Amino acid sequence: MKEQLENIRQEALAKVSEAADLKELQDIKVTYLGKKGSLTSVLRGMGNLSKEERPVVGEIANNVREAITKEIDEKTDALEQAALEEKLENEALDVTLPGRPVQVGGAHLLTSIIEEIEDLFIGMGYEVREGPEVETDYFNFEALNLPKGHPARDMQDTFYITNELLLRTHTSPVQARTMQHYGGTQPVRMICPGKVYRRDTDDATHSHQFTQIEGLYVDKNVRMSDLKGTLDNFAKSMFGDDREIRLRPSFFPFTEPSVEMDISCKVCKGDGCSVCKHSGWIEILGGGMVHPNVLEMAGYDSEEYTGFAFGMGPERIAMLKYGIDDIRHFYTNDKRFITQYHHAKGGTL
Ligand code: 2U9
Repeated sequence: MKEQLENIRQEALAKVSEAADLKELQDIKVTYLGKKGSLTSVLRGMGNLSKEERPVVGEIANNVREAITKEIDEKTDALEQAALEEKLENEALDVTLPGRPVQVGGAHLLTSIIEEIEDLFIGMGYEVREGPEVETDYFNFEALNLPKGHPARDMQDTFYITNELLLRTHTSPVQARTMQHYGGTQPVRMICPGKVYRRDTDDATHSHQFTQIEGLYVDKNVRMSDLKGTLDNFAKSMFGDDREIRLRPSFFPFTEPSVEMDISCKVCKGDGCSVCKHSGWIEILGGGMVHPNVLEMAGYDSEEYTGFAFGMGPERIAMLKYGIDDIRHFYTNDKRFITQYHHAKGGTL
């Protein structure tokens, strides 16, 4: 029996040292030390030994069990340590590497410029109002002193939906609607931003869909000088305090007198260059005193109330401010364009 125990010890220790993983070790434990293991079955034969031999063989057997158990435990620790080291090696993170940049979004340039202009007029006491893009012929034309058949209508290549319904060609209808809403008895100080549509062929400066911001100030004793002061403040806030403005006589059916406003060219300080087409001035917007017919149609007594109005294209403002050469960039969703201006604020040409 002693010989059997020694064979079991040597065989088991050899297998433990060859074991490649914890499963093999577990199988060895069951094979040799389990209830049906070879050491257990040898010990079952202890009953046949003499009284003197039994304690001796018993001690040997315990020593064999301890030796095998110790070896299995040590091998288990070694294998677990090796597995941990391999895991640490494979999953190690180099924390000194730079972080992966997080893709963040940002406001579209057109949104930024509209909000910049809105903030400016809100600061001057204006409210921001919006209105329907599908408009009636009445509010888009007639209420603005453009009766059916008026030649100025041809200037507004219009997308008609029906004889009476169309895609608005400017945001002026919102102003007419608001004056009617105020019922001819309250002052109006508003700007209305929004999309407008013209049946135009798209090119670098024309788009069939673009944006407009119009302003309207109706009260008692509103003067042309109020318009000039307001537009001067707008120009200096948007393009820098060193810019000068000039108002040139113009014509719009809904304003009389009408003006177009230029700002002095920042590049040549008014001497003339390619940016300002050698005039020294850059046209920015149009405006004028609200035509009495428009006031009357909206319910305001033109003997008691006067007002001024203006209109601008935020795309054009942004193109001048940031040196953009094609209005279509605002609508073609090219990431190279969009991401250039995610934090556009205050950059002045
Ligand atoms: C009401 C009365 C008067 C709005 C005005 C302009 C002059 C003007 C253009 C500038 C460039 C349109 O975006 S653009 O193409 N607009 O020049 N707009 S006066 O006058 C109004 C509007 C509403 C009730």
